[in-house]
Amino acid sequence: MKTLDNPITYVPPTFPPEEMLRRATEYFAYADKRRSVREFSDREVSDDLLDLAIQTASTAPSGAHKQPWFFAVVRDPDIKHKIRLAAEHEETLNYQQRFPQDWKDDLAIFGTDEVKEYIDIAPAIIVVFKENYRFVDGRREKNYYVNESVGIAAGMLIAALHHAGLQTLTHTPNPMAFLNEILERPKNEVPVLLMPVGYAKEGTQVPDLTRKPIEAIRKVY
Ligand code: IYR
Repeated sequence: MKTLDNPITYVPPTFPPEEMLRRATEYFAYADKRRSVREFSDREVSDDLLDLAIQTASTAPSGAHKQPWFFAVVRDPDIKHKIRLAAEHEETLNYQQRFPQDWKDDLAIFGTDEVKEYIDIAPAIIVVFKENYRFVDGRREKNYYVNESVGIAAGMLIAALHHAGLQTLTHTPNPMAFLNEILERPKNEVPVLLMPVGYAKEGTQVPDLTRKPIEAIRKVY
């Protein structure tokens, strides 16, 4: 590797081996408790919790460190309602016309339909945007590996919300250009996920899913 121009020395966190195994075991056990939920309570969530999760997401690696993401946090009930109506409009078309039958069959276990009450009910909606390119001093500049970078950041956001004890859902009422309009975001930003964030409604039900076992998802070479 070439010598860096202006480096700092990085001292990564280290742990004794037994502690590493304990941490990894506990982290997995907690991650495995996460579920996407579709019914939320209206219990409030502090701005601090949301900001910390977003800051955690923004620690994600990104192509050439361009950090090509933007997070819109929607609290205002009128704006949430506008988003709900627009999402329900797209989802009505999705369920009635756009989704082929096999897609609808695959969704049957989740009980989803075009009604998206949670957008009104959850105390916050985080809309994750990818920044396909950006303007620096009025000049168009490139971002790199935008889908990968924003996908990683979104995963970290989900993990951070879960870590804080919050629930969310990765909702994708495609096409989502209505979010640029309602949230007045420029066209270099493309919405990728609409995430209600808050607390699951007490007693909410989720499908009894299992996760693929390690043997099915990895091979050691
Ligand atoms: N966006 C729609 C449909 C939907 C699609 C998939 I793939 C899911 O895993 C869940 C839902 C909706 O939210 O209803």
